[in-house]
Amino acid sequence: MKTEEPKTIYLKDYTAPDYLVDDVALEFDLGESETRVTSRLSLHANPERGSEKHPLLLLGEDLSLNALRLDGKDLGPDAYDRTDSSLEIADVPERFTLEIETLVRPNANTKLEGLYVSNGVFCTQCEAEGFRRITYFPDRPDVMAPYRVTLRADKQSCPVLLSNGNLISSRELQDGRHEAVWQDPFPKPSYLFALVAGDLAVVEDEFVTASGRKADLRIYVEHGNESRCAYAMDSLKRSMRWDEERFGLEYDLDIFNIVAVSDFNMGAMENKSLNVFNAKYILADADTETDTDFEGVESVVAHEYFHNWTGNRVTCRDWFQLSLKEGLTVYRDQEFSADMRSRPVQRIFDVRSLRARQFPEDAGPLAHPVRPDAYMEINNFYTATVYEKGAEVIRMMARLLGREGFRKGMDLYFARHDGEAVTCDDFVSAMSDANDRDLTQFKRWYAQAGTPRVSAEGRYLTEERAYELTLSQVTEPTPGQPQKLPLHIPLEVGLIGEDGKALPLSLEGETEGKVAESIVLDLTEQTQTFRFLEVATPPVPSLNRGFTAPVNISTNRTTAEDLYLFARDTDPFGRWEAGQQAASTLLLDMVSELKCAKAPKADSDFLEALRDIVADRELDPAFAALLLTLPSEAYLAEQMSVVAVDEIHEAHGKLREEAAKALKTELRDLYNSLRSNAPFSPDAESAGRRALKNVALMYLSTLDDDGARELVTSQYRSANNMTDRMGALHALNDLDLPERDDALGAFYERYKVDALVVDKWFAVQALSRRDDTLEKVQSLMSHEAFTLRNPNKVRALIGSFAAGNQVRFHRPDGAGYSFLADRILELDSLNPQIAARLVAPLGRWRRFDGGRQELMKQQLERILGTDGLSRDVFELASKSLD
Ligand code: B3K
Ligand code: ZN
Repeated sequence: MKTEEPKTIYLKDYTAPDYLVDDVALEFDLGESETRVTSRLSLHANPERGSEKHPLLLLGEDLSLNALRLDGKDLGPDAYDRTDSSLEIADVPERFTLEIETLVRPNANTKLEGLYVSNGVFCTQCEAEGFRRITYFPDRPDVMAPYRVTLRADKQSCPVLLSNGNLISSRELQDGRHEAVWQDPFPKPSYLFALVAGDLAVVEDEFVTASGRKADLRIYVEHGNESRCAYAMDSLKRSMRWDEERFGLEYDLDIFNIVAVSDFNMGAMENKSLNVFNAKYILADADTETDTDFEGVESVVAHEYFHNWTGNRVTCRDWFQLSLKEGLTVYRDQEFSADMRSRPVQRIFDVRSLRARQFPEDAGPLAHPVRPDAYMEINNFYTATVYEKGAEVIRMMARLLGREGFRKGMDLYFARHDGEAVTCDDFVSAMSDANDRDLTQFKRWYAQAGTPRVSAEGRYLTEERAYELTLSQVTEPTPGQPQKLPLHIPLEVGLIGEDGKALPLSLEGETEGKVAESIVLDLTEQTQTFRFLEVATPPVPSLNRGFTAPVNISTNRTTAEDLYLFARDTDPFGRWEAGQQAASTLLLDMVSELKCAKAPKADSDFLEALRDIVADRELDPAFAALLLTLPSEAYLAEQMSVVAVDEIHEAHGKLREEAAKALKTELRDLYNSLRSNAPFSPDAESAGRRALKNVALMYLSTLDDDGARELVTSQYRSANNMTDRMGALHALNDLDLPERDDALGAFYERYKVDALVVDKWFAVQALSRRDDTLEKVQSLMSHEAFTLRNPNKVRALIGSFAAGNQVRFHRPDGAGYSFLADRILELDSLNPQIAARLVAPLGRWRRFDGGRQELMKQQLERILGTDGLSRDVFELASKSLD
């Protein structure tokens, strides 16, 4: 029997809340199997909703109701209507108090939303709609109130009791219990409420803000992990300073607490002054975490901290506005990382991730605007589009208004809206008013889904000594949006001359004297032609420099011109992009040859271009590592209308191998020049050297010779840090050698007590291109260290396989698809949010050949036909089939 279709919620139906909450007092008597929650609310009718009387609607899920009192009087069951998701009281006065006593069962909570227990630690996750799993409440972000929270628990098992704001009292109770009372002076929406209770170790530090306020900083972790918190603490202090310097934003309380837990649905959560983190984004140590993990810690700690202003002090009116806080905060954390590390390298990372995660989403059945206008389950909208494309939209505005103009807009935004719950329109209005700039057309980026394609046709006019660039834009229809309007696309452009230098640009129609090497063209119409004057010889255009707009570009540039830019574009992003373009063209040509059963050959010009990069010791190693990394198999798949899974895989392997053969000596020299016995340091420069060394190792490992094998195994054995150890393990991972099994066995033995490191061990095996990978993944499901209840484990094993291993997930017999569907169904009854995250790989069926399409659709239909499906999985599976 099919599940009954959940309701769709529309932005156009938004109405202000009927009742506002003046004050919240919560008491928790914590017990793992049963926790009693007493809530005392002061409410009043919202004058904005007129004088007409409205019923009071509270939301609540999975709650037992013990008592309900209105102005001190018990309400019997006939005084309210209760369903499994709400409680409605028809008759309430203008102003009143409500006392609600509920029981919740933390240790039965496998959804990890609301109050739950992770490794013996009580913790909460309320965004987006988890607070209603703790008590009945008008659980929507535009209802803001100050909270006072009393926690009571067994002192021995829960010596630490934390909530938002300041600790105002604590005392011992009878029967070995104790109590702590916390008060948060800042009114906040319920999604920012948090509590933590457990036996945790703490690492402490402090920060003095620009205006001299001292804040105590504390990171709570499981005992034994204290020594792995230093980098997170340092990142926190750097973020606090950075936000003061860049945006004039200071921390506003005396305490800032972070708690790391093992079981968490996402990366972290910005609850006011009590951030709760997935331990993966706190713990960082040379022996157990890679450079990528260190980067992740730095950026997630910063992201959550930055939310204190962009998200908490100014929050969202409703969940359609999610990108108001998420897009803006991602932009802020990207800028922070760019300032801490290399700006061009950071930009390339961010673009690579946008293309890997957001572009496919925008091109598929789940495409939605940065500000969606409808949803069934809001948890499904914490997407790459809302976060990463949202950040690109903010970045474009920052580019249009300039650094100072953007800062003026931010200042006005806080001046107008501090303490309020607002919309994306309010944000854009602040930007527009502060700069006296009309952003009406620009705002279409919030409403229109799909990645625009910009075609650029360049033409050199010998007689006029001019260069003409014609730009046209088109956005393909997306679900629910058959027709698209032209967007305002800011496109940075440069022209590289014969001598390899960027030409000074003089754009026809621009005021004289505006001569620069790079210029931002505003493409606002469907087609526009720009003419550059005084161009002595035909140039090569470098387009969308720095990736100023999140668009796809097609040009009439030749591969020779791409390689010309790959060697010398003065814009580092443009240089990397040209190399990716040249490599993609070559790989796709090889794919076509394979499809006609021809033996493909790697183009020698491309290999020579790689040789120059390998030999160039002047390049920043992190940048060189990116220049030498081929576009992924998934990226190539995105470029084809029907994905040739096996041919892409074969071409990719072949090009890597041919490059390794042709450049063997240079790669070895490069590798040797980057070996180091220096003690580990996580800084960007040292990480860049390790990254480049491991890219060289990756190429060399494709050579079928003893020397290469010895190199990889000896790096594995002698590594003094996890980056090099994982570099070696990945280099061995696709090979059919006893050395691979030995290394995997030794790795597990060494790290089996450390859950986060074991996740790496699961992931690496799920990512192996060996043809027995699915069988291996299946057998790892019953490994002693695996459990479906821990989201990190699910992401490591199942997520890596389905989203990161194109050739094995899409094996032609469809076994990868049915494996995934089985796991989705199994997980759906435990943790629907995590189950739903796994649906997207099946939803891409339209892009594959007929055989695979059928097999993928069958699995989606099987999922949809299952009784009792969650709203989360139902929404994504049904939209995927539409
Ligand atoms: N705001 C949280 C995400 C909550 C996800 C709820 N399903 C983390 C973040 O973006 O910082
Ligand atoms: Zn966020």
